[in-house]
Amino acid sequence: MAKRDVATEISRLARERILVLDGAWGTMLHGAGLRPEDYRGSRFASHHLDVAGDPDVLNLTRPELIRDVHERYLAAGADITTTNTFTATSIGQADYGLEDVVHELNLAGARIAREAAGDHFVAGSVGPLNVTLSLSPKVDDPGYRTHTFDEVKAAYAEQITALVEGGVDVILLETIFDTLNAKAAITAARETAPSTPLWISATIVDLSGRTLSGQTIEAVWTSIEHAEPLIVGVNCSLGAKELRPYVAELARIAPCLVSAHPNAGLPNAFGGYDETPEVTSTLLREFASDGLLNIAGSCCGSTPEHTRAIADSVRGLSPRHVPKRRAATRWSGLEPFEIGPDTGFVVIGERTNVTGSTRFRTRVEAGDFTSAVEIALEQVRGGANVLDVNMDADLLDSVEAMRTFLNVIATEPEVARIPVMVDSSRWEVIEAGLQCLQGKGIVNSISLKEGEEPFLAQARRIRDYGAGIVVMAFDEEGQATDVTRRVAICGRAFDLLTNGVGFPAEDLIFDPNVLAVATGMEEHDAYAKNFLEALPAIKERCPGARTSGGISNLSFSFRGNDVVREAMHAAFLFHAIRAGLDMGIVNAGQLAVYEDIEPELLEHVEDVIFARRPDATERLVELAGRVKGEGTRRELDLSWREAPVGKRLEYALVHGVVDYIEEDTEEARRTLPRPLDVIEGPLMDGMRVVGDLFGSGRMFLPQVVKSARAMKRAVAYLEPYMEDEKAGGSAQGKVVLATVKGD
Ligand code: THG
Repeated sequence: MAKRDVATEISRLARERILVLDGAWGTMLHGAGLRPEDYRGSRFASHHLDVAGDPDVLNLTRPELIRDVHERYLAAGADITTTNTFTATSIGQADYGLEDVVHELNLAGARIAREAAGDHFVAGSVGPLNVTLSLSPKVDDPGYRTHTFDEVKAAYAEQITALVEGGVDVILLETIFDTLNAKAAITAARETAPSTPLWISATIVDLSGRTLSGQTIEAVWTSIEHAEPLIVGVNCSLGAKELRPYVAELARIAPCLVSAHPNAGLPNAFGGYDETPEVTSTLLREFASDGLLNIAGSCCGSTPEHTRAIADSVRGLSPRHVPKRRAATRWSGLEPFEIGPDTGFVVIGERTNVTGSTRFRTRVEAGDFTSAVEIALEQVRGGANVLDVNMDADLLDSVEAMRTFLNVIATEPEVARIPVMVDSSRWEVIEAGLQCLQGKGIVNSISLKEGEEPFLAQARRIRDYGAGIVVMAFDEEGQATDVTRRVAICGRAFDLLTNGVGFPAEDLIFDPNVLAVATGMEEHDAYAKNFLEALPAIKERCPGARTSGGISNLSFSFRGNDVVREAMHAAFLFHAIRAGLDMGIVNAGQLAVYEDIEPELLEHVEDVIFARRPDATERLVELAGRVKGEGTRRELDLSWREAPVGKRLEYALVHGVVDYIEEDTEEARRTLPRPLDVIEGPLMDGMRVVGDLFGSGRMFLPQVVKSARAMKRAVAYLEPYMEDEKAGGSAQGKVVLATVKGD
């Protein structure tokens, strides 16, 4: 039989009627009353570890049971059945010592499903893993990760290869709680199974409306859009009712099919699920009636009865109309960022650059990433929409520094909110950076310097990671300085990237080189003017693409004179924005206002920018000598330091600020009879506020992790005092903490 074009078939069918996906595996397998020896079978009878509770091993030891589950779901009305392979990766199977049979587990799982499915569709289930690339499991080491991107990608590649070999129709990346894990799976799928369609389904874990790693659903979509999935959806989560806003959001924005397969409610105190088939199916029917769904199914806690009820409830309802893709420049951090008609100029913070900031370099070189992050925070609070990160310094391990810094800021919610621009002239550093971004970032930069081949190869890799690109106006002959070459190189790159690699124009940013002026070299005089003239021509030649520049380069010859530098930046930006500059790498928070530039200074600066007179440089240099002084410096808002100590501790816990935590804890300790009172009093009060904010969805997990870090610091500070007290002989208790296997 010729291989079916499943993507086309599903697309067509799902536009005619709502397709039904099967339900949970866990419920069915737990319900089968299996004993440990059933899991082992004869194959693993003497395996060195306990395998009881590993659902995936049953593909090898109890295939007839797995087939029976598929058949029951299909008989109940499922159009699509999922393979029993949710945890079948080397990482997921490590708990059972079954890493070596992962290929077999998936192959068997896919084949059983394929046989049972007949003409129905088989989705190869790829779960989220029990590790996360975006979060540190060590509260006090935010740069730490248990696994690398490449390890996770390799684990997924092994699973996906076997699923495809076993004949699945579509790869279902489901229950995504960390988009970086999902991106590793996407790159694996793009490399190992480029022609198998993808179905990507995220999960929202709490009332904050975010994934576990802190992204909103729109940010998730922005981060994975490049995978061009056949289907995108939401599953698991909190139950159908709570899932609705996220399904609605995807239904609004995604130019592909949309699915929902919720849990049968939230787990109850006994680990069971309370939503009856009637409840789940009624809710899904509402989604469907409102035009939100192309595919409906169920997740944890559901049974074939749920599937039957869902199939009955959506029968005859029209599926969601799939909208066209909306072309726009959009990136994401934890939150989406889109350049719309009202966005205005986009500010890219420049200070997290080891060559662009001595302060930043000193901190990075000392390995003090916690205080290096403060510089990122200053950029964000100064209004940066995007953060440029550059670790290119001679005596630095740039790959390691990029990785550590990006990992650390990923756990700093106020910074992680915005997209990151990975700035390096070395490909290894760029790739290391891309492997740390769960959002859709931007590569800064590539160019035609070494010719078309490496340019295209890098561009293809960047597309796999789903990032945007800055292209410098640089080719085999060198850096473009006149208008014609600036425009021609950008145009050539545009054609190669859109037609050759398939980049959407909106993902491309052209940087026609902001170069230093007033250097004393006559041939530099027209550099600023040429940049300004090139802008509209580039926008015309490259429709949809964006323009950017490193603004502070312009004023290098006035280093040390911030008044003149800021005036030059403000004046240049004023004209550049009018000429069509969309964004710029600038010192966020230190942008002067054009109207505020002292008129004489402005005139001299504009003489330089537009090369209006041969003595422009000389005159500006002369004036600069007279206006030397400090530029505006905006300090971080520290007004919270004036509150009473309890409020200060609360602030520190809610915002995860550790700078003053020991000082404040000490102050509280002095006012209370016992050190434990500090924990039970002000610290617990603060954590209660955190709990309330989290419970009501106003904080999300990465923020809470920071709060926990601050709390841990405070408690650590108090510990010696409590030890002292104990030595004096007061009572001790024992805490017993229990959890469930596989938690
Ligand atoms: N285009 C693109 N990327 C870029 C640039 C560009 N990345 C790097 C650079 N140029 C933009 N970033 C900066 C950052 C800082 C400064 C200039 C450009 C700067 N720093 C002070 C100096 O050198 O005098 C440092 C002062 C300090 O140590 O605090 O000016 O053009 N795509």
